[in-house]
Amino acid sequence: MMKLYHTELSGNCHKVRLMLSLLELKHDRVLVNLASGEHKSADFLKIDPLGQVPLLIDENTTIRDSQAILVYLARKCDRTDWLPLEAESMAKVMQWLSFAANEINSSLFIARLHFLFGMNFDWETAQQKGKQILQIMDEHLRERNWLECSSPTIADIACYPYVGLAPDGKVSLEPYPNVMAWIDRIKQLSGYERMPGLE
Ligand SMILES: N[C@@H](CCC(=O)N[C@@H](CS)C(=O)NCC(=O)O)C(=O)O
Repeated sequence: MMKLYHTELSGNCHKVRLMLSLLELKHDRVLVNLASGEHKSADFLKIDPLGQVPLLIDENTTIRDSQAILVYLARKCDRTDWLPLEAESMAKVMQWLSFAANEINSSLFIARLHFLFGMNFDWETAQQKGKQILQIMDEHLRERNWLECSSPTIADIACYPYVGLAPDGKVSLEPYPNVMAWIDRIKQLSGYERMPGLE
């Protein structure tokens, strides 16, 4: 049985929880206590030298990084609806996975760490960058229901948590109606799983 190492308030972990739930994949979950530094223990570092969650173990395969885990799950289930294999569509989905790992993680993610967890970051720059990327997404979603393709893909799942959780970092979603409508569409998906801040 697959095993997910995760922590409740992490949006990166939530990408994986959500995907597992949407795909109805049976798995075990192991809570990792970041506050007590469990992710930096010798035992955990042996499995993941970066000492981060989410981490997925499937038999003899260990995958870290939420984006990589989404790719793994979609391919493992041969779900080309969630991860198309045709050159252009696949590359466009990949663009959004990189967008989640880079643009979103260096902006909305950082602002949330500052305001929700009291970490000392340059929150003003993070918020400003967050607003720019929300504007880009809002324009992109003006005539689309999903980031790419005609149905949801792992691109949507990778970008969703930290965009939906933007208010935790004191960035309002009100100026971005197309992003708000997209968030609502994701919440309507069959098998949707909630997390605090994304009810
Ligand atoms: N690129 C990774 C980032 C994972 C990440 O930043 N995880 C955080 C929790 S949201 C973590 O484990 N932080 C503890 C640390 O980096 O020491 C992903 O997308 O999964």
